[in-house]
Amino acid sequence: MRVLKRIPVFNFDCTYGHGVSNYTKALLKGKKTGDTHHFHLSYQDGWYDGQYGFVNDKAQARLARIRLDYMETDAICEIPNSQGTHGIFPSRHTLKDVYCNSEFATPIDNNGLTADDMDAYVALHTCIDARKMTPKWQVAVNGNLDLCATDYEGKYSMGTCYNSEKGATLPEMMGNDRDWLAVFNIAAIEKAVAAGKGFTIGTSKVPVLDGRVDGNPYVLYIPIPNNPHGVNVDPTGRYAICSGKLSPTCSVVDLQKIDAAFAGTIQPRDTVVAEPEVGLGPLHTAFDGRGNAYTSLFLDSAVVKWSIAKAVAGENPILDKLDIHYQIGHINASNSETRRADGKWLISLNKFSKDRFLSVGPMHPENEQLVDISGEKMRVAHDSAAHPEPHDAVIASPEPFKPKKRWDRADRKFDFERKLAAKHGVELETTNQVIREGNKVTVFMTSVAPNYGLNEVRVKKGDEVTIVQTNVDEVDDLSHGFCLSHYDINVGVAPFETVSVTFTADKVGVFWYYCPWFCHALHLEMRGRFIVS
Ligand code: CUK
Ligand code: CUA
Ligand code: CA
Repeated sequence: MRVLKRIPVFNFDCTYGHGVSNYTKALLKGKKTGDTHHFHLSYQDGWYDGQYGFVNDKAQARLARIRLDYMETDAICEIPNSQGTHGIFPSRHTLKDVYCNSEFATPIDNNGLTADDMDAYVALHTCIDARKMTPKWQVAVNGNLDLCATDYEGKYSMGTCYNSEKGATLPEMMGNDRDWLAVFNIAAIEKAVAAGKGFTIGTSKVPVLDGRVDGNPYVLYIPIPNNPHGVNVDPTGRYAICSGKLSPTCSVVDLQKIDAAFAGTIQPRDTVVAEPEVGLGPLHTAFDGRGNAYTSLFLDSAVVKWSIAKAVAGENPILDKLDIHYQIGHINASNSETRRADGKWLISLNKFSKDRFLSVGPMHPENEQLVDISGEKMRVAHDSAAHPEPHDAVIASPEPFKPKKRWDRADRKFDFERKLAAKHGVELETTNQVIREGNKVTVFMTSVAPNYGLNEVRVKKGDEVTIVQTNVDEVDDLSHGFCLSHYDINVGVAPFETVSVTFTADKVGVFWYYCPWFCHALHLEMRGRFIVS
């Protein structure tokens, strides 16, 4: 439960220069806030392939990709026509797509003229190409879409809907006894898109299919009681388990029956093969690979362990309950979202700690609990305060992940800087030089503890300055960086990394630049003068 690294995604972070360097500025496009909820790893054959992680931004409808060879954000995709991008899930059979649910329906032409026509509101299920990080298609649905899951074969993606009522207020959204699970038929959607059947919305060129009409071939609506939330597919790939926030039940959907329901030979509701009462406020479900499910119970502040086979057989499936402190949201277990769930550990991500820790003011720390699930009874092994709010987590074995200890100098991340160096006929790894072209000044600079390659940079007021720093220290773990006093610039530069930052020299005087990562006994001496005349 120790924190090894916090990876900035939609926020600013000067430790790594995220939002400051040219590379990360281009990712964020000037946006300063986000709201991450769900993190998932990329797959091959139902097991982690170690390539990428994906995380959503609910606030501004974005999907970010984390490259796991360096464990940093390398792409951010803006999702068109969408608000409240909430549940996401990647393909589990291979690195192909990431499916994203919009929780907020908006008027289809969101031009301010149709705000009061609730029938004009749609929510979208968006497919993002996981390699290119661009949107491929969208399906308009009835109601809204909340959490997301995929099967293991690449046939279906799915999303829960809690607002089948199309309500705009809380009482309206609780009107129906059942909302639904929407299951998307990926082959049918891809076929229709390839045949040019979509329409487009506004200025977006992404094809949109209409999944709102009855009997459409793209979306199956399976009735689920009442305001369902989580949907999780078990490690055998057979069952999708949804929880009703306002119903004490988990609905077990048999994915082997989905094709028959699409074909109309059975009713959508016939795919629900069990609906056990598990406790109050069920939200999310994890698995141990031994046929058991672990569902978080928000209102009960508990985890319930239950047998899927017993539920399907109509027997009482409850095996154990464990109290949690307090109000658990997400839950996950080791390798639970893969074919290799190992039933060792479970994490409970709790929304409230109440009085469990020393007071730090009105906004309390939250609480995460690690639970040993290897035996018949669950046992809390550890708990610790967490930075608010510990939303969602994946527990994965370390084997698939092989992050590098230093940057590969040929990495695509340095394309911009390499081109800049080629244009000026210099090499990033050896050059310490200030090059002027009109009012554009490019500063190539290396760093080796405890010295920059340049101890002085002279420019004129109004110059557009690009600092290109390459860390060529031969020692592992030796990071430097570039912090320029009073210029709002602070970036870290990892071993063998090149980082550039562009700004206008708009203040005259002497401004010290210095190394912000403690790197040497003479770290404080690692500095130089930026002189603006
Ligand atoms: S979901 Cu995002 S608000 Cu992750 Cu249970 Cu809670
Ligand atoms: Cu280099 Cu501190
Ligand atoms: Ca509802």
